[in-house]
Amino acid sequence: MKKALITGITGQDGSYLAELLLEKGYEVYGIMRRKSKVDYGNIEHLKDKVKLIYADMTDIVSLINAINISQPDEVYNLAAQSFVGASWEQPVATADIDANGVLNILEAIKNVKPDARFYQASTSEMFGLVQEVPQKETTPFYPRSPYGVAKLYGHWITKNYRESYNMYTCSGILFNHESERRGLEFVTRKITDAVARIKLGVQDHLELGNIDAKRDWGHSKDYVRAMWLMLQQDIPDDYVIASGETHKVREFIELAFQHVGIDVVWSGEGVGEVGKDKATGKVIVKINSKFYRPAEVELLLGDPTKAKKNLNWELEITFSELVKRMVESDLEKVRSEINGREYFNEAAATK
Ligand code: NAP
Ligand code: G4F
Repeated sequence: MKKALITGITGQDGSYLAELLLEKGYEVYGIMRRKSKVDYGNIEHLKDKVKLIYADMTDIVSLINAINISQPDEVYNLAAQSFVGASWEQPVATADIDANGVLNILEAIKNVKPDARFYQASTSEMFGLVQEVPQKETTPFYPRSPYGVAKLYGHWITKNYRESYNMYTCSGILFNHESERRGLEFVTRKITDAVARIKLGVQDHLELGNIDAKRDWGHSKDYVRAMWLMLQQDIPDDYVIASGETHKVREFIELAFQHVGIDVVWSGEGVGEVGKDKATGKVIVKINSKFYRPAEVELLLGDPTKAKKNLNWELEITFSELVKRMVESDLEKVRSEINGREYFNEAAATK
């Protein structure tokens, strides 16, 4: 039985990867941060199937301990401060976790279990102000946020440990991938949650920043499969994982509303632009400059040719299926929240 250690197991990707590895018969270990209240995040349903170790990416002692306990064949480093917007508010913490944290875990592996295979969660944010369209493994990097800069260090130190110590280390340069488990601060989930609330009458409108930004979106389930495939190759290498399609944020909004029977029509420009419900004329989308970023990544479009050829990786969940799944999941969540509230109010009223 192979053993895998996942950092960031409570996050979106960590939870899908844990499910995939359990299905494949792995013994799965995960590191979890100690918080004032125990929080299993996205792995509440798996907490008895995986072995959890308290550790933090900024504490090398805790990582050495985690490698010692798990003695992994494979390590997937998914832990990160992953929200680009927050990286301007917390640049030092972002660098500690997303840059130095990678060095910490590589050192822990080098010293305790040097034959473990290592996956680093690199990102298309490293392309930032894109120097080529589409972006591939050889495209020069130009990060545009403290997050992108920190991740670039993680990317290069992963490559450096491969070349310096002959360790089996890979970076997956993953383009945006989303899911029903995506955090609410990311634009896709912010949209699908709002669409569900507006449809069910518990939210008036949605406020966003730059809706003309373009992203190459896929589903997390497809992307964690690529992570695993990377660590099964004879020779370690770096791969772009992307859908090969790009869409504006406004297209995501239109499609999400269409799934609940609402057509959005746009009028105005810049911060004055609004999206209205075509049938009622009601404003359901507004622009708020507080969601603009100090430096924006306007366009991401990945070329996954190398991954398709060497890893035999194919995307299964299309853009429109992704939007549909997220909207349906949020409709269900909001409905049960409303039902719970009604039940609570009723129970309180009968006391
Ligand atoms: P996510 O949902 O934000 O999950 C991040 C995970 O990291 C959480 O489990 C979080 O734990 C953990 N974490 C944060 N700081 C930590 C620390 N100091 N020590 C230990 N754990 C810590 O992110 P995701 O979307 O699954 O992404 C997974 C990885 O892929 C990240 O590295 C991200 O930067 C990268 N990536 C993501 C995408 C994407 O589109 N999703 C694209 C490219 C690359 P808590 O639960 O305690 O917060
Ligand atoms: O959903 P986002 O916050 O994702 P972003 O910045 O592309 O980062 C995600 O993908 C990266 C891979 O490329 C990962 F490395 C990273 O960890 C994360 O998972 O924003 C997407 C776009 C941006 O252009 C943003 O300016 O949507 C635009 N946007 C417009 N209004 C907004 C909003 N983003 C957010 N989060 N909230 C808004 O109100």
